[in-house]
Amino acid sequence: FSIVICGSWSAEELKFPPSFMFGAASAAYQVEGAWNASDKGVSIWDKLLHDHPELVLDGTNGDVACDSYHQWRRDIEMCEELGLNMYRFSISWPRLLPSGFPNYISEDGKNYYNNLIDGLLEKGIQPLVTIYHFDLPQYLQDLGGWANPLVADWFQDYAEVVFSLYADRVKYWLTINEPMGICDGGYGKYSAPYFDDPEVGRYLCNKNVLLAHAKAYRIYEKLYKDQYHGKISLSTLFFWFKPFTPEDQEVTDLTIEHWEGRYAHAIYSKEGGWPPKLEKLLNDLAKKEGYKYPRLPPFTPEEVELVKGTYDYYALNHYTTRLVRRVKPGELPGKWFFDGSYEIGTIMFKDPLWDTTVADWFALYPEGLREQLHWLNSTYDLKEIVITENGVPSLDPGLVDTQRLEYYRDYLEQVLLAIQDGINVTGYNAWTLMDNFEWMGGYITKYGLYAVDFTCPNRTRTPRESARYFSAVTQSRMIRPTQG
Ligand code: BGP
Repeated sequence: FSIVICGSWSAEELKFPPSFMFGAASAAYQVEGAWNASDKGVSIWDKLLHDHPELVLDGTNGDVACDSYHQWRRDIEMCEELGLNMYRFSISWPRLLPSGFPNYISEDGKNYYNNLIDGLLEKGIQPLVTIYHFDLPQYLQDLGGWANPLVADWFQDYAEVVFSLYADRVKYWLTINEPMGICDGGYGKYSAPYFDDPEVGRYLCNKNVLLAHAKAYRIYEKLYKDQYHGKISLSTLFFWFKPFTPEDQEVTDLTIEHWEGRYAHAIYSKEGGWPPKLEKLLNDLAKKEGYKYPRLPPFTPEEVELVKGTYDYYALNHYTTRLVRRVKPGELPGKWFFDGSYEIGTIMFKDPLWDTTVADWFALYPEGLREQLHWLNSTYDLKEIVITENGVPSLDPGLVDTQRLEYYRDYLEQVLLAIQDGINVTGYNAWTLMDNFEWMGGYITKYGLYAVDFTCPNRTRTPRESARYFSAVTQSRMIRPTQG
Protein backbone atom coordinates (compact mmCIF):
# COMPACT_ATOMS: atom_id res chain seq x y z
CA PHE A 1 0.00 0.00 0.00
CA SER A 2 1.18 3.49 -0.64
CA ILE A 3 -0.21 6.24 1.55
CA VAL A 4 0.82 9.85 1.80
CA ILE A 5 -0.72 11.97 4.53
CA CYS A 6 0.61 15.50 4.90
CA GLY A 7 1.69 16.97 8.21
CA SER A 8 4.60 18.73 9.88
CA TRP A 9 5.62 15.87 12.12
CA SER A 10 9.04 14.57 12.84
CA ALA A 11 9.03 10.89 11.96
CA GLU A 12 11.13 9.83 14.91
CA GLU A 13 8.82 11.52 17.41
CA LEU A 14 5.86 9.65 16.01
CA LYS A 15 7.09 6.07 16.15
CA PHE A 16 5.42 3.45 18.31
CA PRO A 17 7.86 1.36 20.37
CA PRO A 18 8.87 -1.95 18.73
CA SER A 19 7.07 -3.94 21.45
CA PHE A 20 3.77 -2.07 20.97
CA MET A 21 1.01 -4.48 19.86
CA PHE A 22 -1.39 -3.46 17.12
CA GLY A 23 -4.54 -5.55 16.99
CA ALA A 24 -8.16 -5.73 15.96
CA ALA A 25 -11.07 -7.07 17.98
CA SER A 26 -14.16 -9.17 17.36
CA ALA A 27 -16.71 -11.17 19.37
CA ALA A 28 -18.14 -14.66 18.88
CA TYR A 29 -21.83 -13.84 18.41
CA GLN A 30 -21.02 -10.93 16.12
CA VAL A 31 -18.87 -12.91 13.65
CA GLU A 32 -19.04 -16.70 14.04
CA GLY A 33 -22.55 -17.51 12.81
CA ALA A 34 -23.12 -21.31 12.81
CA TRP A 35 -25.50 -20.69 15.68
CA ASN A 36 -26.67 -24.33 15.76
CA ALA A 37 -23.67 -26.09 14.18
CA SER A 38 -22.77 -29.43 15.69
CA ASP A 39 -23.77 -29.60 19.35
CA LYS A 40 -23.63 -25.88 20.12
CA GLY A 41 -26.07 -24.75 22.81
CA VAL A 42 -28.47 -21.83 22.46
CA SER A 43 -27.27 -18.46 23.77
CA ILE A 44 -29.35 -15.60 25.17
CA TRP A 45 -28.78 -13.69 21.92
CA ASP A 46 -29.98 -16.64 19.79
CA LYS A 47 -33.11 -16.86 21.88
CA LEU A 48 -33.84 -13.15 22.15
CA LEU A 49 -33.49 -12.42 18.45
CA HIS A 50 -35.29 -15.54 17.26
CA ASP A 51 -38.21 -14.51 19.46
CA HIS A 52 -37.96 -10.76 18.87
CA PRO A 53 -36.39 -9.82 15.53
CA GLU A 54 -38.14 -6.44 15.75
CA LEU A 55 -35.62 -5.31 18.38
CA VAL A 56 -32.84 -5.06 15.80
CA LEU A 57 -32.68 -2.16 13.35
CA ASP A 58 -32.93 -4.43 10.30
CA GLY A 59 -34.70 -7.39 11.92
CA THR A 60 -31.63 -9.61 11.54
CA ASN A 61 -29.57 -11.74 13.94
CA GLY A 62 -26.18 -13.44 14.24
CA ASP A 63 -27.27 -16.86 12.89
CA VAL A 64 -24.76 -16.60 10.03
CA ALA A 65 -23.06 -13.24 10.68
CA CYS A 66 -19.59 -13.25 9.01
CA ASP A 67 -19.56 -17.07 9.01
CA SER A 68 -16.22 -16.97 10.80
CA TYR A 69 -16.94 -20.47 12.08
CA HIS A 70 -16.08 -21.56 8.53
CA GLN A 71 -14.10 -18.54 7.30
CA TRP A 72 -11.55 -18.37 10.13
CA ARG A 73 -8.62 -18.95 7.78
CA ARG A 74 -9.59 -15.80 5.88
CA ASP A 75 -9.85 -13.92 9.19
CA ILE A 76 -6.27 -14.89 10.03
CA GLU A 77 -5.18 -13.88 6.53
CA MET A 78 -6.74 -10.45 7.09
CA CYS A 79 -4.89 -10.06 10.38
CA GLU A 80 -1.75 -10.85 8.46
CA GLU A 81 -2.58 -8.36 5.67
CA LEU A 82 -3.06 -5.72 8.34
CA GLY A 83 0.30 -6.56 9.91
CA LEU A 84 -1.32 -7.19 13.29
CA ASN A 85 0.64 -8.38 16.32
CA MET A 86 -2.54 -9.37 18.12
CA TYR A 87 -6.09 -10.54 17.33
CA ARG A 88 -8.78 -10.22 19.97
CA PHE A 89 -11.68 -12.67 19.70
CA SER A 90 -14.08 -14.26 22.15
CA ILE A 91 -15.04 -17.81 22.98
CA SER A 92 -18.71 -18.66 22.82
CA TRP A 93 -19.65 -20.25 26.14
CA PRO A 94 -22.52 -22.35 24.62
CA ARG A 95 -20.29 -23.47 21.73
CA LEU A 96 -17.73 -24.92 24.14
CA LEU A 97 -20.09 -25.99 26.92
CA PRO A 98 -23.52 -26.41 25.30
CA SER A 99 -25.45 -26.46 28.59
CA GLY A 100 -23.15 -23.96 30.27
CA PHE A 101 -21.82 -26.57 32.68
CA PRO A 102 -18.50 -28.41 32.30
CA ASN A 103 -19.91 -31.94 32.48
CA TYR A 104 -19.82 -32.01 28.67
CA ILE A 105 -17.27 -30.23 26.45
CA SER A 106 -18.03 -29.94 22.75
CA GLU A 107 -15.27 -31.53 20.65
CA ASP A 108 -16.11 -29.32 17.66
CA GLY A 109 -16.23 -26.19 19.80
CA LYS A 110 -12.88 -27.05 21.35
CA ASN A 111 -11.31 -27.68 17.93
CA TYR A 112 -12.63 -24.50 16.40
CA TYR A 113 -10.78 -22.36 18.94
CA ASN A 114 -7.71 -24.62 18.82
CA ASN A 115 -7.50 -24.06 15.07
CA LEU A 116 -7.95 -20.32 15.40
CA ILE A 117 -5.33 -20.00 18.13
CA ASP A 118 -2.81 -22.23 16.34
CA GLY A 119 -3.43 -20.51 13.01
CA LEU A 120 -2.77 -17.09 14.54
CA LEU A 121 0.36 -18.24 16.36
CA GLU A 122 1.73 -19.76 13.14
CA LYS A 123 1.62 -16.26 11.69
CA GLY A 124 3.21 -14.73 14.77
CA ILE A 125 -0.05 -13.10 15.91
CA GLN A 126 -0.85 -13.16 19.65
CA PRO A 127 -4.38 -14.27 20.46
CA LEU A 128 -6.09 -12.01 23.01
CA VAL A 129 -8.95 -14.17 24.22
CA THR A 130 -12.15 -12.85 25.76
CA ILE A 131 -13.78 -15.63 27.75
CA TYR A 132 -17.22 -13.98 27.77
CA HIS A 133 -18.61 -11.42 25.34
CA PHE A 134 -22.37 -11.21 26.03
CA ASP A 135 -23.51 -14.70 24.88
CA LEU A 136 -24.62 -16.55 28.01
CA PRO A 137 -25.97 -20.09 27.51
CA GLN A 138 -29.76 -19.77 27.58
CA TYR A 139 -29.97 -22.65 30.03
CA LEU A 140 -28.05 -20.59 32.61
CA GLN A 141 -30.29 -17.63 31.90
CA ASP A 142 -33.28 -19.82 32.69
CA LEU A 143 -31.63 -20.47 36.05
CA GLY A 144 -31.35 -16.75 36.76
CA GLY A 145 -28.37 -15.71 34.66
CA TRP A 146 -26.19 -12.88 35.89
CA ALA A 147 -28.67 -11.98 38.66
CA ASN A 148 -28.15 -15.35 40.38
CA PRO A 149 -25.11 -15.27 42.72
CA LEU A 150 -24.28 -18.85 41.64
CA VAL A 151 -23.27 -17.46 38.24
CA ALA A 152 -19.86 -16.58 39.71
CA ASP A 153 -19.19 -20.30 40.28
CA TRP A 154 -20.63 -21.28 36.91
CA PHE A 155 -18.33 -18.77 35.26
CA GLN A 156 -15.34 -19.95 37.25
CA ASP A 157 -16.00 -23.54 36.09
CA TYR A 158 -16.29 -22.43 32.48
CA ALA A 159 -13.13 -20.32 32.71
CA GLU A 160 -11.29 -23.27 34.24
CA VAL A 161 -12.16 -25.38 31.18
CA VAL A 162 -11.02 -22.59 28.87
CA PHE A 163 -7.69 -22.22 30.70
CA SER A 164 -7.14 -25.99 30.75
CA LEU A 165 -7.56 -26.08 26.95
CA TYR A 166 -5.74 -22.95 25.83
CA ALA A 167 -3.56 -21.48 28.59
CA ASP A 168 -0.47 -23.16 27.15
CA ARG A 169 -0.72 -20.85 24.11
CA VAL A 170 -2.72 -17.77 25.10
CA LYS A 171 -0.84 -15.05 26.98
CA TYR A 172 -3.42 -12.25 27.03
CA TRP A 173 -6.85 -12.87 28.54
CA LEU A 174 -10.02 -10.95 29.23
CA THR A 175 -12.45 -12.67 31.54
CA ILE A 176 -15.50 -10.57 30.66
CA ASN A 177 -16.21 -7.89 28.11
CA GLU A 178 -17.98 -4.73 29.28
CA PRO A 179 -19.93 -5.68 32.41
CA MET A 180 -21.92 -2.51 31.80
CA GLY A 181 -23.36 -4.01 28.62
CA ILE A 182 -24.23 -7.20 30.50
CA CYS A 183 -25.84 -5.56 33.54
CA ASP A 184 -27.04 -2.08 32.66
CA GLY A 185 -27.82 -3.15 29.10
CA GLY A 186 -29.21 -6.61 29.84
CA TYR A 187 -31.47 -5.42 32.67
CA GLY A 188 -32.30 -2.09 31.06
CA LYS A 189 -33.76 -3.18 27.74
CA TYR A 190 -30.68 -2.46 25.68
CA SER A 191 -29.36 -5.98 25.13
CA ALA A 192 -30.03 -9.66 25.94
CA PRO A 193 -31.73 -10.89 28.06
CA TYR A 194 -33.59 -7.58 27.57
CA PHE A 195 -35.17 -7.34 31.00
CA ASP A 196 -36.81 -4.21 32.30
CA ASP A 197 -35.31 -4.31 35.78
CA PRO A 198 -32.90 -1.40 36.15
CA GLU A 199 -33.43 -0.88 39.88
CA VAL A 200 -32.70 -4.42 41.09
CA GLY A 201 -31.42 -6.81 38.41
CA ARG A 202 -28.86 -4.33 37.15
CA TYR A 203 -27.15 -4.06 40.55
CA LEU A 204 -27.34 -7.76 41.46
CA CYS A 205 -25.66 -8.42 38.13
CA ASN A 206 -23.13 -5.68 38.85
CA LYS A 207 -21.87 -7.45 41.96
CA ASN A 208 -22.05 -10.98 40.50
CA VAL A 209 -20.08 -10.04 37.42
CA LEU A 210 -17.26 -8.71 39.61
CA LEU A 211 -17.21 -11.90 41.67
CA ALA A 212 -17.27 -14.05 38.52
CA HIS A 213 -14.31 -12.15 37.08
CA ALA A 214 -12.40 -12.43 40.36
CA LYS A 215 -13.00 -16.16 40.71
CA ALA A 216 -11.77 -16.80 37.18
CA TYR A 217 -8.71 -14.61 37.83
CA ARG A 218 -7.92 -16.49 41.04
CA ILE A 219 -8.19 -19.89 39.35
CA TYR A 220 -5.70 -18.85 36.69
CA GLU A 221 -3.44 -17.39 39.34
CA LYS A 222 -3.54 -20.63 41.30
CA LEU A 223 -3.24 -23.17 38.49
CA TYR A 224 -1.52 -21.57 35.51
CA LYS A 225 0.22 -18.30 36.26
CA ASP A 226 3.55 -19.68 37.46
CA GLN A 227 3.79 -21.97 34.47
CA TYR A 228 2.52 -19.77 31.63
CA HIS A 229 2.87 -16.16 32.88
CA GLY A 230 -0.27 -14.98 31.10
CA LYS A 231 -1.94 -11.65 31.86
CA ILE A 232 -5.61 -11.25 32.76
CA SER A 233 -8.03 -8.36 33.00
CA LEU A 234 -11.62 -7.52 32.12
CA SER A 235 -12.51 -4.93 29.52
CA THR A 236 -14.30 -1.82 30.65
CA LEU A 237 -16.43 0.34 28.41
CA PHE A 238 -15.40 3.80 29.48
CA PHE A 239 -16.61 6.93 27.71
CA TRP A 240 -14.56 9.88 28.88
CA PHE A 241 -16.50 12.59 30.75
CA LYS A 242 -15.53 16.24 31.09
CA PRO A 243 -17.17 18.90 33.25
CA PHE A 244 -18.96 21.64 31.30
CA THR A 245 -17.80 24.27 33.83
CA PRO A 246 -15.46 23.92 36.86
CA GLU A 247 -18.62 23.83 39.06
CA ASP A 248 -19.62 20.60 37.33
CA GLN A 249 -16.50 18.74 38.45
CA GLU A 250 -18.25 17.03 41.37
CA VAL A 251 -21.09 15.60 39.26
CA THR A 252 -18.56 14.60 36.61
CA ASP A 253 -16.55 12.64 39.20
CA LEU A 254 -19.77 10.93 40.30
CA THR A 255 -20.62 10.16 36.68
CA ILE A 256 -17.24 8.45 36.27
CA GLU A 257 -17.89 6.46 39.45
CA HIS A 258 -21.29 5.47 38.13
CA TRP A 259 -20.05 4.52 34.69
CA GLU A 260 -16.59 3.07 35.36
CA GLY A 261 -16.20 2.90 39.14
CA ARG A 262 -19.07 0.44 39.64
CA TYR A 263 -17.06 -2.07 37.59
CA ALA A 264 -13.52 -0.96 38.35
CA HIS A 265 -13.16 0.39 41.89
CA ALA A 266 -13.50 -3.08 43.46
CA ILE A 267 -10.71 -4.39 41.24
CA TYR A 268 -8.21 -1.55 40.81
CA SER A 269 -8.50 0.72 43.86
CA LYS A 270 -6.35 0.23 46.98
CA GLU A 271 -9.36 -0.13 49.28
CA GLY A 272 -11.60 -2.22 46.97
CA GLY A 273 -15.40 -2.41 47.23
CA TRP A 274 -17.88 0.04 45.76
CA PRO A 275 -16.88 3.66 45.07
CA PRO A 276 -17.92 5.21 48.42
CA LYS A 277 -19.63 8.45 47.28
CA LEU A 278 -21.63 6.65 44.65
CA GLU A 279 -22.57 3.84 47.02
CA LYS A 280 -24.04 6.40 49.42
CA LEU A 281 -25.84 8.29 46.67
CA LEU A 282 -27.44 5.16 45.18
CA ASN A 283 -28.37 3.65 48.52
CA ASP A 284 -29.90 6.92 49.76
CA LEU A 285 -31.89 7.05 46.55
CA ALA A 286 -33.15 3.49 47.11
CA LYS A 287 -34.28 4.44 50.63
CA LYS A 288 -36.00 7.54 49.35
CA GLU A 289 -37.85 5.45 46.78
CA GLY A 290 -38.94 2.95 49.46
CA TYR A 291 -36.71 -0.01 48.56
CA LYS A 292 -35.90 -2.41 51.36
CA TYR A 293 -32.43 -3.31 50.03
CA PRO A 294 -29.55 -1.04 49.06
CA ARG A 295 -29.11 -0.61 45.33
CA LEU A 296 -25.50 -1.78 45.44
CA PRO A 297 -25.50 -5.14 47.26
CA PRO A 298 -22.84 -4.93 49.99
CA PHE A 299 -19.59 -6.91 49.68
CA THR A 300 -18.44 -9.01 52.64
CA PRO A 301 -14.85 -8.30 53.77
CA GLU A 302 -13.83 -11.65 52.18
CA GLU A 303 -15.42 -10.64 48.88
CA VAL A 304 -13.60 -7.30 48.94
CA GLU A 305 -10.30 -9.17 49.27
CA LEU A 306 -11.28 -11.73 46.62
CA VAL A 307 -11.91 -9.05 43.99
CA LYS A 308 -9.25 -6.49 44.90
CA GLY A 309 -6.13 -6.62 42.71
CA THR A 310 -7.49 -9.13 40.18
CA TYR A 311 -5.79 -7.53 37.21
CA ASP A 312 -2.49 -7.65 35.38
CA TYR A 313 -3.32 -4.77 33.06
CA TYR A 314 -6.18 -2.31 32.47
CA ALA A 315 -8.25 -3.16 29.38
CA LEU A 316 -9.91 -0.06 28.02
CA ASN A 317 -12.74 0.09 25.48
CA HIS A 318 -12.83 3.76 24.51
CA TYR A 319 -15.15 5.24 21.92
CA THR A 320 -16.04 8.85 22.70
CA THR A 321 -16.26 11.74 25.17
CA ARG A 322 -19.23 13.64 26.63
CA LEU A 323 -19.62 16.88 28.54
CA VAL A 324 -21.47 16.77 31.87
CA ARG A 325 -23.40 19.47 33.69
CA ARG A 326 -25.66 19.51 36.72
CA VAL A 327 -29.38 19.99 35.97
CA LYS A 328 -30.72 23.47 36.58
CA PRO A 329 -33.58 23.91 39.09
CA GLY A 330 -36.78 22.57 37.54
CA GLU A 331 -34.94 20.87 34.67
CA LEU A 332 -35.31 17.11 34.11
CA PRO A 333 -32.13 15.01 34.07
CA GLY A 334 -31.00 13.12 30.96
CA LYS A 335 -32.71 9.90 29.99
CA TRP A 336 -29.87 7.58 29.00
CA PHE A 337 -29.67 5.71 32.29
CA PHE A 338 -26.32 4.06 31.53
CA ASP A 339 -24.59 7.28 32.39
CA GLY A 340 -26.25 7.89 35.77
CA SER A 341 -27.82 11.15 34.64
CA TYR A 342 -31.10 10.31 36.40
CA GLU A 343 -29.42 9.15 39.62
CA ILE A 344 -26.93 12.02 39.76
CA GLY A 345 -29.11 14.73 38.23
CA THR A 346 -27.13 15.65 35.14
CA ILE A 347 -27.34 16.37 31.45
CA MET A 348 -24.75 14.95 29.04
CA PHE A 349 -23.99 16.57 25.74
CA LYS A 350 -21.49 17.11 22.99
CA ASP A 351 -19.33 20.20 22.72
CA PRO A 352 -20.56 22.00 19.57
CA LEU A 353 -16.92 22.30 18.51
CA TRP A 354 -16.50 18.54 18.28
CA ASP A 355 -17.19 16.80 14.99
CA THR A 356 -20.10 14.39 14.77
CA THR A 357 -20.60 10.89 13.43
CA VAL A 358 -23.70 8.97 12.35
CA ALA A 359 -24.57 8.20 15.97
CA ASP A 360 -25.90 11.00 18.18
CA TRP A 361 -24.02 9.68 21.25
CA PHE A 362 -20.76 9.61 19.41
CA ALA A 363 -18.68 12.79 19.03
CA LEU A 364 -15.12 12.98 17.79
CA TYR A 365 -12.75 14.25 20.45
CA PRO A 366 -9.46 12.33 20.20
CA GLU A 367 -7.82 14.34 23.00
CA GLY A 368 -10.33 12.69 25.36
CA LEU A 369 -8.50 9.40 25.01
CA ARG A 370 -5.19 10.89 26.18
CA GLU A 371 -6.94 12.71 29.04
CA GLN A 372 -8.57 9.47 30.07
CA LEU A 373 -5.29 7.53 29.93
CA HIS A 374 -3.81 10.16 32.27
CA TRP A 375 -6.77 9.80 34.62
CA LEU A 376 -6.41 6.00 34.69
CA ASN A 377 -2.69 6.22 35.25
CA SER A 378 -2.99 8.60 38.16
CA THR A 379 -6.08 7.01 39.74
CA TYR A 380 -4.95 3.37 39.88
CA ASP A 381 -1.69 1.52 40.31
CA LEU A 382 -1.45 0.12 36.78
CA LYS A 383 1.38 -1.90 35.39
CA GLU A 384 0.10 -1.76 31.86
CA ILE A 385 -2.82 -0.47 29.79
CA VAL A 386 -4.10 -2.17 26.63
CA ILE A 387 -6.75 -0.46 24.52
CA THR A 388 -9.01 -3.39 23.75
CA GLU A 389 -11.53 -1.50 21.57
CA ASN A 390 -11.52 1.81 19.75
CA GLY A 391 -13.38 2.58 16.54
CA VAL A 392 -16.10 4.61 14.85
CA PRO A 393 -19.46 3.63 13.33
CA SER A 394 -20.78 4.56 9.90
CA LEU A 395 -23.75 3.64 7.77
CA ASP A 396 -21.83 3.63 4.51
CA PRO A 397 -21.00 0.12 3.31
CA GLY A 398 -18.50 1.51 0.76
CA LEU A 399 -14.74 1.12 0.77
CA VAL A 400 -13.79 4.79 1.00
CA ASP A 401 -14.16 5.42 4.72
CA THR A 402 -12.30 8.66 5.25
CA GLN A 403 -13.85 9.42 8.64
CA ARG A 404 -12.73 6.02 9.98
CA LEU A 405 -9.22 6.43 8.58
CA GLU A 406 -8.94 9.87 10.20
CA TYR A 407 -10.43 8.56 13.44
CA TYR A 408 -7.72 5.90 13.68
CA ARG A 409 -5.01 8.41 12.77
CA ASP A 410 -6.16 10.96 15.34
CA TYR A 411 -6.88 8.53 18.19
CA LEU A 412 -3.61 6.65 17.62
CA GLU A 413 -1.82 9.96 17.78
CA GLN A 414 -3.26 10.52 21.25
CA VAL A 415 -2.11 7.05 22.29
CA LEU A 416 1.37 7.85 21.11
CA LEU A 417 1.37 11.17 22.95
CA ALA A 418 0.26 9.36 26.12
CA ILE A 419 3.15 6.91 25.70
CA GLN A 420 5.49 9.86 25.29
CA ASP A 421 3.99 11.27 28.51
CA GLY A 422 5.27 8.11 30.23
CA ILE A 423 2.06 6.04 30.38
CA ASN A 424 2.65 2.35 29.72
CA VAL A 425 0.13 1.70 26.94
CA THR A 426 1.33 -1.53 25.33
CA GLY A 427 -1.37 -2.32 22.79
CA TYR A 428 -4.24 -0.98 20.69
CA ASN A 429 -7.11 -2.99 19.20
CA ALA A 430 -9.30 -1.49 16.52
CA TRP A 431 -13.01 -2.18 16.75
CA THR A 432 -13.36 -3.97 14.47
CA LEU A 433 -11.64 -6.32 12.04
CA MET A 434 -14.67 -6.50 9.71
CA ASP A 435 -18.29 -5.41 9.51
CA ASN A 436 -20.31 -7.76 11.67
CA PHE A 437 -23.59 -8.14 13.50
CA GLU A 438 -23.61 -4.94 15.55
CA TRP A 439 -26.15 -5.98 18.16
CA MET A 440 -29.20 -3.71 17.94
CA GLY A 441 -27.57 -1.99 14.94
CA GLY A 442 -27.83 -5.25 12.95
CA TYR A 443 -25.86 -5.23 9.70
CA ILE A 444 -26.69 -1.59 9.02
CA THR A 445 -24.11 -0.20 11.43
CA LYS A 446 -20.59 -0.61 10.07
CA TYR A 447 -17.39 -0.52 12.09
CA GLY A 448 -15.14 -2.72 9.93
CA LEU A 449 -11.64 -2.21 8.63
CA TYR A 450 -12.88 -4.76 6.10
CA ALA A 451 -16.27 -4.55 4.41
CA VAL A 452 -18.22 -7.81 4.35
CA ASP A 453 -20.63 -8.78 1.59
CA PHE A 454 -23.49 -10.26 3.61
CA THR A 455 -25.35 -11.30 0.45
CA CYS A 456 -22.57 -13.64 -0.57
CA PRO A 457 -22.54 -17.17 0.94
CA ASN A 458 -18.87 -17.04 1.93
CA ARG A 459 -19.20 -13.49 3.26
CA THR A 460 -16.44 -12.01 1.08
CA ARG A 461 -14.24 -9.54 2.96
CA THR A 462 -12.68 -6.53 1.20
CA PRO A 463 -10.27 -4.01 2.76
CA ARG A 464 -11.45 -0.44 3.16
CA GLU A 465 -9.20 2.59 2.89
CA SER A 466 -8.93 2.52 6.69
CA ALA A 467 -7.50 -1.03 6.47
CA ARG A 468 -4.86 0.15 4.02
CA TYR A 469 -4.02 2.99 6.36
CA PHE A 470 -3.93 0.72 9.42
CA SER A 471 -1.63 -1.67 7.63
CA ALA A 472 0.69 1.20 6.70
CA VAL A 473 0.77 2.20 10.37
CA THR A 474 1.60 -1.29 11.60
CA GLN A 475 4.39 -1.61 9.05
CA SER A 476 6.00 1.75 9.64
CA ARG A 477 4.95 2.09 13.32
CA MET A 478 4.17 5.70 12.40
CA ILE A 479 0.85 7.52 12.36
CA ARG A 480 1.52 9.55 9.26
CA PRO A 481 3.45 7.04 7.20
CA THR A 482 4.77 8.30 3.88
CA GLN A 483 5.33 4.77 2.73
CA GLY A 484 3.17 1.78 3.45
C1 BGP B 1 -18.70 -2.47 22.36
C2 BGP B 1 -18.86 -3.97 22.31
C3 BGP B 1 -18.68 -4.54 20.94
C4 BGP B 1 -19.19 -3.66 19.80
C5 BGP B 1 -18.98 -2.18 19.99
C6 BGP B 1 -19.85 -1.29 19.12
O1 BGP B 1 -19.43 -1.93 23.41
O2 BGP B 1 -17.92 -4.61 23.16
O3 BGP B 1 -19.19 -5.83 20.95
O4 BGP B 1 -20.43 -4.01 19.40
O5 BGP B 1 -19.21 -1.77 21.32
O6 BGP B 1 -21.13 -1.27 19.68
P1 BGP B 1 -22.43 -0.70 19.01
O7 BGP B 1 -22.64 -1.49 17.77
O8 BGP B 1 -23.49 -0.92 20.01
O9 BGP B 1 -22.15 0.74 18.72
